Amino acid sequence: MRLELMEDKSIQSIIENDEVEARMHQMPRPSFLWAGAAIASGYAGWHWLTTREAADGVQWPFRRTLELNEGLSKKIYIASRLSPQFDKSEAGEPKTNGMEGLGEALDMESWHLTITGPGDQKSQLSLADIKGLPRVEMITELKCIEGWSQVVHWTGAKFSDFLAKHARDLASGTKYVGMSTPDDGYYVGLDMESAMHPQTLLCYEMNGEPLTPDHGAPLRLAIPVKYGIKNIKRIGAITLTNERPKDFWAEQGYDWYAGH
Ligand SMILES: Nc1nc2c(c(=O)[nH]1)N[C@H]1C(S)=C(S)[C@@H](COP(=O)(O)O)O[C@H]1N2
Ligand SMILES: [Mo]
Repeated sequence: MRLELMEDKSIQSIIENDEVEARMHQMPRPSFLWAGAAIASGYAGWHWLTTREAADGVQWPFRRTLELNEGLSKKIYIASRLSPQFDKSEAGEPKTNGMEGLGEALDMESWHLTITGPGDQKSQLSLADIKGLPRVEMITELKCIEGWSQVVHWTGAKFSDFLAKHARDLASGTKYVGMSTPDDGYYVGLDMESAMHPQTLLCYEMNGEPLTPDHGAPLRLAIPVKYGIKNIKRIGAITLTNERPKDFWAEQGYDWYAGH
């Protein structure tokens, strides 16, 4: 197969290739296009993949994979599953990763947590309100989709305790939780099941010290059943809703659930 010849040709001419055709007939129908793409491989394959019509800005072959992963990660998810806990000696500082929504200097004077419910009802909490909830510590792994991970010792309040004490009425019957930075520059969406998981913490300390601004002071999320992208730093607002909340990285084509 000569790739130079295929660069300008459509998938039609790729699948007319005898070798591919022969294989195509041996396969159940849904996989033959994938086989075509795989066999074309190299630049031609890549070119074909990246020039497909975009659905929601994501080329459809990628989109199919994403949807598949999303379905899978939702199915595999079990509310009672606990993420592994580690020894304190293994905890360390994760590399500062992602500064979206942290552009402005943190102003603790004006910081507060705004909670919004479905009927647009709002309430406001202070950091003292969160610190007044039962103090919980856990040593879990922060896993970034970029491929690195770090064991971190987190201290904070369980999201479920926060909800029960401060947002029970606003949360009643809602399916999702949205969280965003005060400037709305970074935001995540969570299914209620994951938010209510016993290891989902609203944290104010990392490795025994108050959070630094780069790691999300004054309040960030630690949610070890999800990848790092969902562990939002500097939370300014929490929304309880029945519509799937917007999510910074899902908008870029990442799996909305981002579980692992
Ligand atoms: N506000 C905000 N939170 C964020 C991000 C970001 O860009 N902005 N990046 C996320 C990503 S991709 C990771 S891996 C973790 C990293 O947390 P750390 O910087 O404390 O190590 O933060 C997450 N939370
Ligand atoms: Mo990340």
